[in-house]
Amino acid sequence: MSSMNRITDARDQLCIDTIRTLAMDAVQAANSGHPGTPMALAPVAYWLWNRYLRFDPNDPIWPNRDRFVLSVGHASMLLYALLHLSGVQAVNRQDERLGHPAVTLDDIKRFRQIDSQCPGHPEYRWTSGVETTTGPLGQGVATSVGMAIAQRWIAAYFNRPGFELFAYHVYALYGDGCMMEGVSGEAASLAGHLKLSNLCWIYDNNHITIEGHTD
Ligand SMILES: Cc1ncc(C[n+]2csc(CCOP(=O)(O)OP(=O)(O)O)c2C)c(N)n1
Repeated sequence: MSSMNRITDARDQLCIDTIRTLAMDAVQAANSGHPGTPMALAPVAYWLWNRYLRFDPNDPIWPNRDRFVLSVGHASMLLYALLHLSGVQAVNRQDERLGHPAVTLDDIKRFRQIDSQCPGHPEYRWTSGVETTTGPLGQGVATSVGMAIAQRWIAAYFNRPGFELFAYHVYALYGDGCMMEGVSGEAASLAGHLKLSNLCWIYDNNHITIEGHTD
């Protein structure tokens, strides 16, 4: 994780700042939504997606892809900016390729509008590349535990020596609000009990929520 704290070159910084400006412009245009969290988490998400997450933007339903869960669903612009900038392609609900990006700049301009590809909170099977619906705090981290259990199960069932078909990891980004929900504590307990080393939770310990300081 130490390399996540290092900004190594100007292009990395430009990418991070572009995520931030997309988020602030979209929220400003919609006149609603959360700009601060995507701006704060842009470096973490950039490094995670750029250096650690194994996925193919051209094949968003590759079965062995790493799964990313934005448990802070109110920071949805972070995810839409990542999908846009990494060029993730769209598929429909039958998983057929549509031949266009999942999130275009025009989609981002329609953030939080009726029928937009970029609704206020990420919706599974509405925007390609969104792995699970989030928004109710705590739900994403709990779902991520289920996803990690599922990986363990299909790996045990399908993998053979020399043919490791399923070896993916599940990453979840969560905050104070997620931790305030009981479901996250129960999910964490289960993850520990099952020793789910394929699961990585990244905690945005920023000491602040909508109501003020976490103290
Ligand atoms: C279960 C639930 N209760 C309330 C909300 C409304 N809500 C959205 S964001 C937020 C605060 C989240 O705080 P934190 O996780 O610290 O995120 P940050 O303030 O850092 O963006 C709340 C209460 C929600 N999304 N889900």
